Amino acid sequence: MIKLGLVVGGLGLVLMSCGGGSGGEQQPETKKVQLQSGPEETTKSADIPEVAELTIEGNDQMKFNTKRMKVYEGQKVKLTLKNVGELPVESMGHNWVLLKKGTDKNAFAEASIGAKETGYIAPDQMENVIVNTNTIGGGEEVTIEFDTPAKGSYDFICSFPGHVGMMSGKFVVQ
Ligand SMILES: [Cu+2]
Repeated sequence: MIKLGLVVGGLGLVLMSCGGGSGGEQQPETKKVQLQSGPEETTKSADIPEVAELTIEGNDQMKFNTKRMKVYEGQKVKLTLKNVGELPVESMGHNWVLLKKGTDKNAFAEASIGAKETGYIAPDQMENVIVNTNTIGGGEEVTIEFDTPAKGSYDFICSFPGHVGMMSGKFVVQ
């Protein structure tokens, strides 16, 4: 259909995480990530690519197509959010927001309802965000790159007003 024709070019540019200042580095992605002291390191470590490429879709039914995403500590993550719906960003926009541990996702989303100008992330909530995409409408996609946070399980949500109840999941770093 027309989906491909509407793919966002400029907006799809990489939105780097704001931490650290390692944003500009572009090194060959050749070395392997070593699992430190993992219980099954014999078979696993060799199979883990340095870059985890993930795709998640949001649709007009206000749903993500997955509730659980998994990466390995030390990987670089290249995550693409696709809005596979047809509705415009004003009525059915989606974003992908990875929250720091201990953040109440519902309180976060509620506080951000009116924050349209900052991508539905209230400025005083930004401290609870590990990384996020901007908000996109039907037919658009956006890709971000970031380093995995420490091992653990993190909430991801869409913070578009009213969506957190239907659109959330776990981002697991092993
Ligand atoms: Cu959404």
